[in-house]
Amino acid sequence: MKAVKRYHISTGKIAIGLLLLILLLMILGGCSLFAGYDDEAYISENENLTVVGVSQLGSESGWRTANTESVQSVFTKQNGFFLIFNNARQKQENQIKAIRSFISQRVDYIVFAPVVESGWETVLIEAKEAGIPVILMDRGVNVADKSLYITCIGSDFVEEGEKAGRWLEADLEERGTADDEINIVILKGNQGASAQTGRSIGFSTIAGTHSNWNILDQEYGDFTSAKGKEVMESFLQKYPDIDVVVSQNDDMTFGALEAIRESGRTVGIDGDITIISFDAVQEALQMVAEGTINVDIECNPNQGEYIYEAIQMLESGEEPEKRYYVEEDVYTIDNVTEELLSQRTY
Ligand code: GZL
Repeated sequence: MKAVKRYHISTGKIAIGLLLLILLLMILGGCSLFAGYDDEAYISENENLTVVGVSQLGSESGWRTANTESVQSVFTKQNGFFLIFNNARQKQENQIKAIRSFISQRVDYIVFAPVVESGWETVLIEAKEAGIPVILMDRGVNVADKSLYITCIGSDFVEEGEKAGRWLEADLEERGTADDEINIVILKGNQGASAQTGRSIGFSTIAGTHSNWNILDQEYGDFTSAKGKEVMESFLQKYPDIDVVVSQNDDMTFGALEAIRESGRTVGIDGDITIISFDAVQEALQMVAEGTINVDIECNPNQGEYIYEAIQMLESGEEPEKRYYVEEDVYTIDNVTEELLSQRTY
């Protein structure tokens, strides 16, 4: 058999060949080797576009997904924008890193949904010193100097909590149990989030006016269904006589419902545990229609349009308001069907 001539190619040449092949594939694939923070090349190609750096806090819930989609659907090249989007995966340090990267890339605007209320002064001062306007999306920040951000667009979380309390007052009246001892447990969102603190303040303000409402326990469920289930399981083991669950978002509610079902207890309009939830995402509204969730306090994630309007105002030299509240409602079996038939986007 003819000796097969062995070509000896050094490993170095193989490595260079592979690297060139990868580079070629990436260029053909249209993706930048430096995608992510170092989008300099892309920005320079699109210098006529308004560059917006968005730091989203995570992707922990169905609500958050809808919130992200509302931003990505408006900040498009067709609308004259170049969007740099970063998912911080629930970590404040990732948001601070992303904001610093936006500053170093000299974006035109910074938009971020702060995972917690505190710890933002330093990086917001850096953004201000760089002359980059900052817009808060969804949640708020605790800063003494309000000039560190242009506007905050989101919900009134205290009012959402009060709506939950007022609904429970009316429901107990309707059931003729307004004077009974009512045992309540609360699943809270991630500690320090303005959505968590606001809803807690709002509900406890109403609860505090009823000496017969006993808040047996409240724990952080971090706005996720897994943690919501875990916390609910512990509540069910500790408290045999829970009457009401207040769950500060639908994802935690989904987990809590699983735990309650596994415990053999019943929920909803005809059940022995009343379920009060927040967000009003589509899947939860279906459960309201089935009578499983008694009431869902809406929290509107469609904030992209509001942010777009604020930036357009700034582009034309106008000063937006310091605070914008998105429109939202309260859903029960009485009004949910009409809402489900509407052109709802989440
Ligand atoms: C509320 C938002 C909360 C939602 C949760 O505006 O910050 O965070 O209620 C989400 O679903 O995780």
